[in-house]
Amino acid sequence: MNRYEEAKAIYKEIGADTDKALETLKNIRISIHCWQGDDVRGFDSDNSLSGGIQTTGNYPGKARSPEELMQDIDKALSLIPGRHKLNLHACYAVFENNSSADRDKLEPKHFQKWADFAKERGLGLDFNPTFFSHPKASGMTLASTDESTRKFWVEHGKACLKISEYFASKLNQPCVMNIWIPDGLKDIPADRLSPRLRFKQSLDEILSTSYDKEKVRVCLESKVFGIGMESYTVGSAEFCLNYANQAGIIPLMDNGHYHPTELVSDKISSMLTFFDKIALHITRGVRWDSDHVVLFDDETREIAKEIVFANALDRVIIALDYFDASINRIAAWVIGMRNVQKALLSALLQPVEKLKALQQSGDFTALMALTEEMKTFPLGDVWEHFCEINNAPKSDWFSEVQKYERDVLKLRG
Ligand code: RNT
Ligand code: ZN
Repeated sequence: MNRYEEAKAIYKEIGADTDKALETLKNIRISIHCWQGDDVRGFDSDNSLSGGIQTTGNYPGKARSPEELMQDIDKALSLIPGRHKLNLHACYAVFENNSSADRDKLEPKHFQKWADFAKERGLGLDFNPTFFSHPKASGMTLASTDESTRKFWVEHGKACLKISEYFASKLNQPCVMNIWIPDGLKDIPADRLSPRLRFKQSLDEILSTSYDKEKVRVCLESKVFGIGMESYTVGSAEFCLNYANQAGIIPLMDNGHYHPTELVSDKISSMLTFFDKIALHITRGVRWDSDHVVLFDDETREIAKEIVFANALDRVIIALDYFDASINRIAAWVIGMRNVQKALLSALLQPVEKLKALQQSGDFTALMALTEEMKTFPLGDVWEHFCEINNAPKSDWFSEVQKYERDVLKLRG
């Protein structure tokens, strides 16, 4: 018997079906964030990264052009099993022949290269307006007191809806468009309400444009604080949750965006009680919203478990969001994606009904005993089999990255 067959028999004993789990996993599309490849720089300007987020590190080989980023994404995807979606930001617009357009004037044509790229590879596309790294984002954006600045960003949001619709039409699948603004204040505000009312008005204005709701799934992402905006964040959890509920859009939870003792895994079930769909940015905050690479750690596994146990794989939109510039960026993508997949697999290999019944009957001893025993079950053998049948390398993928670093990344200036 090979290792997969042995593992299958072991899982069968506790009532888990490995073949079924692998089939389910194969169909889970995760949205891979383009911005890990170039430290959230984008191509639309030379402005440095702003918005209270930060990449640290100076590992050689970051992508400097759309071509290089596409090449790197291809490399990463070749090391990740399954078929996924690519998550773009508006600052990744591709301008040709010395043309350019400010954020309020972006059009689908500026993203045609990306749409072609995705289409050729059978990838879906998701999108994000970029409300940072721009001269008009030095103060607030959608919550700005300056009416022309606020309008500029409203126009940006509207332009992004059009681009998202274009992606969905071109690729024949919905495009998730996520709105996140950095607006906030360093010190204690005199007026917390007015910026929030302006943010609401701006969102209303953006969403008042007609767009096809079947094609574009609009999300709103909340945050607790950003660097330089430690005392007040306009788009707080309560603001975004209430807005999403009222406007009929999708709330997005980034697990780096809460107080360190709050867990997104615990929030998922509450959100699913009231929303048809919710979205996640899976990241790893270390002490703060530091956007470290996602590991196969307890919280990632618990998030996956909550989604799977709630039978909500078609209701929870999964995207990654981190940016580590201190290690090989291709490896950063691959590690995070594969870890989320492993976490999902580990959830799919648990006897959900049996575990729920133990809780229901109050047998918490048996629940703990089984849960702990399962932690050392041969998940790795099932995972390697999954990689094999989906034409991705097994645990030896890293040598491919080393080769790519030698042959491609090291040659970049
Ligand atoms: C920032 C948010 C946001 C960004 C990306 C680049 O704190 O998490 O999602 O990371 O839009
Ligand atoms: Zn995020």
